[in-house]
Amino acid sequence: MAQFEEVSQKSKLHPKPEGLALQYGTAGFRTDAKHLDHIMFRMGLLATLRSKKTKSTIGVMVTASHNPEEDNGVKLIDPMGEMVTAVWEGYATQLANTEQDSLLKELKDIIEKEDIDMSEPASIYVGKDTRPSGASLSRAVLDGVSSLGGKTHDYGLVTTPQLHYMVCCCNTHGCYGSPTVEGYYQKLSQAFLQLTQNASNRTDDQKRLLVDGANGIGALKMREMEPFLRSKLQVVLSNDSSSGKLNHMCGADYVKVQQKAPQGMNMGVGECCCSFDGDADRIVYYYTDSKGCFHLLDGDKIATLISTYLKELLTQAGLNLQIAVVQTAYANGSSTRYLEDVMKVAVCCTKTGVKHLHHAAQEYDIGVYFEANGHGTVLFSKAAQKQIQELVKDPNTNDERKRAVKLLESTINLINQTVGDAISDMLVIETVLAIRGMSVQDWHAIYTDLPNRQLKVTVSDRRVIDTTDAERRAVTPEGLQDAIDSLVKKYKTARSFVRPSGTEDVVRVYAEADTQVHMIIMLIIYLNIFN
Ligand code: NG1
Ligand code: ZN
Repeated sequence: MAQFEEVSQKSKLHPKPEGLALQYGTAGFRTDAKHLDHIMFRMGLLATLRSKKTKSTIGVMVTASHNPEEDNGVKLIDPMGEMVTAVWEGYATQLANTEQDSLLKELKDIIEKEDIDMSEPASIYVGKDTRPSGASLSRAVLDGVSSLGGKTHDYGLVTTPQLHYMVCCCNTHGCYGSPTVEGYYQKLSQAFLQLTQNASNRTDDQKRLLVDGANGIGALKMREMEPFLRSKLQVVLSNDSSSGKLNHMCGADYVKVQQKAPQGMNMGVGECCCSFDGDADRIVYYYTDSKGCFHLLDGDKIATLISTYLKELLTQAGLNLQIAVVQTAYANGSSTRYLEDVMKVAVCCTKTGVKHLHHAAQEYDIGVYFEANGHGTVLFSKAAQKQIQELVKDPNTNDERKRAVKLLESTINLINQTVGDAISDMLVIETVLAIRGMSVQDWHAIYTDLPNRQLKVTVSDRRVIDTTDAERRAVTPEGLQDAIDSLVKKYKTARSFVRPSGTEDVVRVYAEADTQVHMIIMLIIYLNIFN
């Protein structure tokens, strides 16, 4: 067939280095950009098949998020803006690793297994972050799509959550918003302006926010969005230059893991600051106090702030909707205790990786999910959204209930429900702080984090570690969990676990305990176990 002829020809321009094997992991493919050209071409092919199969637009995002600038990666986005299914992740790995001469066979196998009608049209949205390798790698994706006759819309430089938003807008025929960058700014800023009208006495200090853009796409897009916010938020950007090195000593991952401020940010005492990661799907907040101590407000604190706000509005609106918070093993024990014991909110723990949290959150009327690293969002079920919309329109709703339900309605519009989104999350946080009249210090004081750290350990084969119970217990190698149990028993409220990373060739070790000293002793003992 002619279409396969073109694949065959064009694939020669994107040859696979013999023997190279990569896996579609938690966040798609991610490695040194030098090894990715053939992967991009093949993901263009696979996205085209997925589009034909689902009869919908599919997204392809070229990014390696918080990884170093030299890396790159690619992720496919399914019709509603969510991650592709596990079966298609499997196809992605197979297609990526098949040697050059069996590429067509592999492609035809997928077509047959999925019973794909190749006469269906295909539509692919493509985006990329600011990495230098992004331009040529996204061209390879476009090449893959066109060689199978698919249509592309290249959005160029966009944040990962913006591309998820575009895909969802397109497949819901505009119900979610207009599939343009401007449409995104308009939707979010209108909701933000509406919401902050309810906090008319905000001082200029409360409107000021220092943003570390990780020298990435988030900084660029924040600058574009600023005029839409009509001075209701005064963003002071740092690490916003394309000449600065992406994610280097800055960005959300650096701040979270190092538990210190990014370089290049001029923080005054007590000033409210936040950091985006390299593709602007994660955010963490922080400030330093008058003694120079650094205080981090991570994904757990964000989930607590947002779920408390939503729960309060539900009560005021008289709506009986079930709200739950979804976390991973990395959630600080204090946050889980606070949510369950004080807030009486259901908490559920899943494996690491947003797709797991996203799926779990879909089980509730309102599912607030955040990884401790600041990646997360809120999902509202269709039924919950309908109840909220009906109550807004109901003429018998009294003023207090009406105010609450209108706030809920605008909050839904401010949230990017397709995936974690640093810009949207930032606006939600600023809204909640404004409406509740809270400072970043008040927010921080809601509960006190247990001292905690995570370390990376390099081992010869990280797959020897297998885990269960949402990665909180090690099944293999034998004896490892017993060693952890006896370590944890020694200290009050201690918790610890070990798991193989899904994105790097390392094992991650996490420990938290009642004191900094106990937590550090635990980590030192760990390092001895691994050495
Ligand atoms: P791995 O490498 O599997 O720990 C990391 C993050 C995840 C998630 C993915 C995808 C931690 C501890 N892990 O996964 O939460 O964000 O990257 O980007 O932060
Ligand atoms: Zn990211």
